[in-house]
Order: sequence, then structure tokens, then C-alpha cells
Amino acid sequence: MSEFEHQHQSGVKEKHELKPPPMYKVILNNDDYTPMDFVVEILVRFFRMNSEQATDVMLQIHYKGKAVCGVFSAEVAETKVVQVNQYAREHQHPLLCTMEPS
Ligand code: TYC
Repeated sequence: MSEFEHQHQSGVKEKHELKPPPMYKVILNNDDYTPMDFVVEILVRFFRMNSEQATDVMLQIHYKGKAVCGVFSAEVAETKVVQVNQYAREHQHPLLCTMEPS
């Protein structure tokens, strides 16, 4: 962990830790209705995967129930979750995107 020390005029030393920002996994969850092609499109469009990677991750979700699509800062993770769920709803699919601390 990065840290630095800072000495006050009084002689008291204060240690500051420079913590990396908390990171969040963005997860896609399986369901029985969202078409496989649509999930692949989501992974390409919002997670910048190529079609081969996107197909692998989609199948992992389909067979195991969920997969991590990426790890991001809180702000970026929240934006992905909102954009993916909005896009899925606009296309009348129940696909669910969630996030959890990494
Ligand atoms: N299980 C879906 C089907 O058989 C495909 C699917 C994959 C759905 C991944 C959601 O996050 C998902 N059509």
C-alpha cells in the first residue's frame, strides 16, 4: 500500500494511506428468455469484447448462471448497470445486470 508521512510543526507525525478506489464487479445474470445473440451484442457494445470473447462469456452465464463482465470504479460500474438494464428493457428482454464489491 502506498503511504506517506507528514510532520506537523508540533513534531507529531501523521501517516496518510493512499488507498486505491474501491472496485466493483459488473455481473450479467442468466434467465430463460433473453436471446443468446442479444447477450453477445450487449457484451460487445457495453463491455468492448470481441465476438469470440463475448460468445464465451455468454455461454458461461447460460451454463453457470452468471459471469463477471468487467471490474470498474463505482461510477463506471453504476453507469454500465443502468445502461445495460435500460437497453434490455427497451428491447423487451428480462436480462439483469448487477454489481458487487470486488
Ligand atoms: N439462457 C438464455 C437462453 O437460453 C441465454 C442467456 C445468456 C440469457 C446469458 C441471459 O445473461 C444471459 N436464451
